[in-house]
Amino acid sequence: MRSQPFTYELPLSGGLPSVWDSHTTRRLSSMKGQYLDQAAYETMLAREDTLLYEVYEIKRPEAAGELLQGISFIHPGKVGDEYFMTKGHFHQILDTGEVYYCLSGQGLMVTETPEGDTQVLEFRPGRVLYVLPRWAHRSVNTSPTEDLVFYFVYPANAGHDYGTIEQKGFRKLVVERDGQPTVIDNPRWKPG
Ligand code: PAN
Ligand code: ZN
Repeated sequence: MRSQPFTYELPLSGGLPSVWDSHTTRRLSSMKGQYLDQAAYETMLAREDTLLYEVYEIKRPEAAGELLQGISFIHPGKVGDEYFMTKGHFHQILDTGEVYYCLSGQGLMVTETPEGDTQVLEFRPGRVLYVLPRWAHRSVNTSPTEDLVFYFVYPANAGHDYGTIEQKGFRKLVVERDGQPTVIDNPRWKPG
């Protein structure tokens, strides 16, 4: 791991960063129960375990004061009417925020608090999205053809709580209606 201050390049066009230490891939099979149209999910999965998104991260000690950073590429596509999206999570240390900087593509970030406040933010190239501490976040690619690409930075000790979202889902979903990205209430959202 680097022990001196360092630099790296981040292409403004949304290409790969010049350095990274880990490359995480998430496929359809890791999203069981998350998409609204379960029949469409099963049919698609039976055909192929499609690659939904990829994350490149630079390793740092998971210690207070350090920052984790990287780039995510959310590929275009839909499961039924619902766009490809990240799993989404709360940070394990709930009181930690995150900065996202959109490099290319288009999409929406769905956010919510444990108390039930919700907010949907729009990704645009050149736009910063600031995730407040306590807000769960999921990134949704609404382009039919292009990757959604963003840089992110968050406290290295934050950790990820995926379980809460896996069990309850997000309160809001992003689906295509009449050819347009549309935010709807999640009919399967469970309070408990
Ligand atoms: C991001 C996300 C990344 C993938 O680095 O981890 O975009 O999303 P999931 O972690 O929900 O699969 C971030 O928010 N880190 O905290
Ligand atoms: Zn996060």
